[in-house]
Amino acid sequence: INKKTEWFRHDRFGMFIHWGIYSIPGKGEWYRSHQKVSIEDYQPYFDAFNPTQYNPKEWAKLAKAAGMKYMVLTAKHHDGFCLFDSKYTDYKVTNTPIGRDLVAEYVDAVRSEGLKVGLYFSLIDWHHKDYPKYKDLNHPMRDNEDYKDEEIDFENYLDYMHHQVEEIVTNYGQIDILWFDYSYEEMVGEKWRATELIKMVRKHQPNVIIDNRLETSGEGFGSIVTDAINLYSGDFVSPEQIVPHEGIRNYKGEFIPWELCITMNNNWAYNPNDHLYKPAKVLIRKLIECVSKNGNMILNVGPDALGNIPQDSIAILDTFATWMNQHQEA
Ligand code: FUL
Repeated sequence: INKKTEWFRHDRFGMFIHWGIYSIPGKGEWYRSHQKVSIEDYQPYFDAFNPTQYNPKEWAKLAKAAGMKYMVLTAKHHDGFCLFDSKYTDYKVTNTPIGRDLVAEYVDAVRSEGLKVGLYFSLIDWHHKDYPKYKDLNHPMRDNEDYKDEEIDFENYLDYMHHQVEEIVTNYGQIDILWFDYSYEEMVGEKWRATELIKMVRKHQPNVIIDNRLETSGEGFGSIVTDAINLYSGDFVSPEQIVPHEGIRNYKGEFIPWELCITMNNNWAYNPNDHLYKPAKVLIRKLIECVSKNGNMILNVGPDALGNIPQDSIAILDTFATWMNQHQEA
């Protein structure tokens, strides 16, 4: 167990935020892929993005009151839209009606509440011309004959992706968590030029904690649990929605850091039709279960198109806050 993750293993509880232009249609962040929406048909959400009620300080206050110690925001999700001002693309927040770098505002707000700052960055990019489409498992344009003979320059995509990660780790001060997402099929490890990527990240941010998804998804462990552990194995395992039976151990039998990421209802991003919220009590027990098994929990919220965290989610966070207050160490 490395020293770098000490605060993370101590703090245990964080807030995940899935938010982007997909929050406008309100059918989750996989909307484009699930409904096979073309870039053109997705453009109106870009043109309309104007979250005038965005107040990351409020988000951070809610998180803090609920006992959360860190936050992770989707700087870029699979749709490729950037909530930050990247100089490598026009597909970014500063070109939408809101016209501001919302990642910069988030980072300041989280820090000012004394919480640790995390950013989620998708390895997958459904917007970039050089990201695989036709044969890709999840691409919105998969099996679309128009793309059958596409010739892509994947190295060009990787240069782009690496440049953007460099922006994220150089333009916003200290980043405490970098949450890459995710690897699948043959899109894994060195396919992302992972060693080069991590060397660059660690050069700028020696203390940043990184997940294991340059090698795997929420369903796997990656080499972090094996004797083939390497530079890009990551610092923690990131099981999705399901608590591991008895913590996670490596090949030596030692417990290693992990973090359950979990939704309050059945969506990461905003979906007003999804009312299947887990009772707050159930989520509190999940947190206890994670901690009892040497793990963390990052609980998700999906703010709406204007930037408001849904009332049902606020109610859950409030219940956490009450519970935390009742159980605080004297
Ligand atoms: C997954 C993503 O595909 C989901 O959209 C979500 O971000 C979850 C935390 O990770 O791999």
